[in-house]
Parts: sequence; structure tokens; C-alpha cells
Amino acid sequence: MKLTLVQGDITEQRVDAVVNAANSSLYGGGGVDGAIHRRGGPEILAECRELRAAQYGRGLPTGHAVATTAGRLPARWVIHTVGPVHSATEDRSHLLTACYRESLRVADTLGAGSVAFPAISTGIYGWPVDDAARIALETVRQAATDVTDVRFVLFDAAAYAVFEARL
Ligand code: AR6
Repeated sequence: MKLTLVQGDITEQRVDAVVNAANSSLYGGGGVDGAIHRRGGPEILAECRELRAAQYGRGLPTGHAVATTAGRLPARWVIHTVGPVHSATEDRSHLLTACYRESLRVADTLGAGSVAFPAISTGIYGWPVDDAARIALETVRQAATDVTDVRFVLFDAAAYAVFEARL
């Protein structure tokens, strides 16, 4: 597996699947989620609503992943996953690990060879970037997957530097 780091906007990545740092509602939000729905257009939200109605009446649980079209994005699919909110009193690392593992499992079911990940949970959900980078890189490296090209897309120079140091 080729693992690369990119500084930039995940909505601009030409890959088979882009991973969205979503919330359980699947109805959009800020950060990566907002950018993906804004640039991808209404088709993505329409499929999210169908998924809620058909399979996830209570929302997508934290650590799970599900795919939709990528709408107008230069990717084929969006894989939505729900990261854990960081907690100072409870270790939720297994849920962050699950986001990466489950996203790659969904990518395999789609036949996606290339996947772009954001730094899940490190924005609105408050996870310290250094620890998130450790979990992300370890989990992806250890995953049994057919995905051959994994790209971590870091929005700012500081997050990029942290991932680079960990890589
Ligand atoms: N491309 C790449 N990375 C980005 C982009 C972008 N366009 N925009 C932000 N980041 P966040 P979370 C970085 O908040 O912490 C939403 O409201 C950002 O700097 O998007 O998992 C959802 O609906 C940060 O490092 O995701 C949920 O409610 C990282 O992406 C909640 O936020 C993740 O930040 C999820 O919070």
C-alpha cells in the first residue's frame, strides 16, 4: 500500500473514494462534512436521507462507515464515517480506529483502489492531532485491505507537519 500525505482540501482529491468526517445524522455539518456536501451537491444528501430511512433510523453509529455517490466531486464515492468526540476522561481510541478500519472495509466492498482520508475527529470533535495521527497511520498500515493508495489530506500546515513526523 502506498501511503501519502497531502496538504489541501479533501474535496479536490481525484481518488476513487473520499472519506467524510460525518456525524450520526448523516445530514451534513461543518468542517469536512460541510465542504463535501457544498461541493458535492444535493445528490449526496439525498442518498444519505435514503440510508437513514432504509437502514439507519437512529443514525449511523460512531465508528461505522457507509458509502454514497460523490455527486459532483472528482471522486466516485463518499464514505461517511462518524468519529468519536474526544474525551479527557474516557478512552475512545477504539472508536477512532474503527472509523479507519470500517472505511477501508467499505472501500473494499466498492472495489475502490484509492482512498483519501481527512484527520477524523481532529476538528469540531476535539481530538489532539498527534494522537489522532498515530491512530490513523497505525490502523491504516495494519489493515487487511485491497486498497493500494491511501492519501491523508491535511487542511493546514500544522496538521501536515504532525502527520509527517509520525510517518
Ligand atoms: N479538507 C481537508 N481537511 C479539512 C477540511 C477540508 N475541506 N475542512 C476541515 N478539515 P472536522 P471532526 C480538517 O471538524 O472533528 C462536522 O460538523 C480540520 O482542520 O471536519 O471529525 C460533522 O458534521 C480537521 O483537522 O471533523 C460532525 O458534526 C479535520 O479536517 C463534526 O464536524 C476534521 O475536522 C465532526 O468533527
